[in-house]
Amino acid sequence: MAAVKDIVTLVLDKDHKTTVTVHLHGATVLAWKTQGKEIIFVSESAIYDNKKAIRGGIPLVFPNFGPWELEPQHGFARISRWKLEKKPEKDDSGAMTAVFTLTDNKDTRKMWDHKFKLTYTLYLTEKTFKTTLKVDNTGKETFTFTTLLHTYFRTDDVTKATVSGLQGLEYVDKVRGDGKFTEDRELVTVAGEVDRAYAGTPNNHVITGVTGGGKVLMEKANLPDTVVWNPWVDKAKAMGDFRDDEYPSMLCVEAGHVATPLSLGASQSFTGSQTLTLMDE
Ligand code: TA6
Repeated sequence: MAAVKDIVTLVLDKDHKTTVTVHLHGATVLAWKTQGKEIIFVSESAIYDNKKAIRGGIPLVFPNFGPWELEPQHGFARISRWKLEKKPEKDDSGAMTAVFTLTDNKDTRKMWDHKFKLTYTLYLTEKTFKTTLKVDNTGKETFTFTTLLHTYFRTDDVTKATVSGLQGLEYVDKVRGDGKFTEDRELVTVAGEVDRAYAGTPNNHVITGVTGGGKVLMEKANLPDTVVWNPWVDKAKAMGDFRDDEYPSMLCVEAGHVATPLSLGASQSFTGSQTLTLMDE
């Protein structure tokens, strides 16, 4: 279990029906409960040693999506200790907000010799949860990066889940040797291992079959690509921090800028966000 000292909780209402829980390791969102329903998946076998990436929630991928010759896969943001920059508090509209930051340090510069500041803003209302990542290049040289919000949605039965908005789009399929294919289905479903990075996706996806909640609307801003992942049987067995029987209970739908690297000049910034809404049934 995560230690209390590592956890920040946003509570919108006195009954705790709408809350968000964040671990300072990676500023990893561990839970988003809305109207009493938990939407996010975290593995029962997740490791909270403040070293390994937490298996589930919304890991932050920066500065590299995927395998990285500089190590580790998906970059260092999700395995770094973030700072709680602004404690959870209600704004004038009644939304609950909190801000986390990560700046370059000797460990990050050893892997990736650039100066940066990441600002991660959480915005919670009764039915919506918005996460915004701002990347500031605080150095003097241009750097390139890819970034992604690696959201694990909780499902009752992943084979009954669907993802809209991908029809006609090209994707790289990791399950088929990184080959390029075109999606021909209006609704993407899962009946085996799925590991696809779709490029140039629409800002909106509807994910159905989410536990308890039913349907979630994902609205992306400045994150033009979408990765869909379920490990299925064999990959589930291969992950020590994921139970063999958990693959039916999750589906990753990940908003990112991963198809082509972003280039950020000195003193320039990038901002990308996703807003999740539990849709009325
Ligand atoms: O987002 C899909 C993916 O890149 C998969 O290939 C799989 O590796 C997944 O991320 C989890 O990666 P992790 O490094 O957290 O085990």
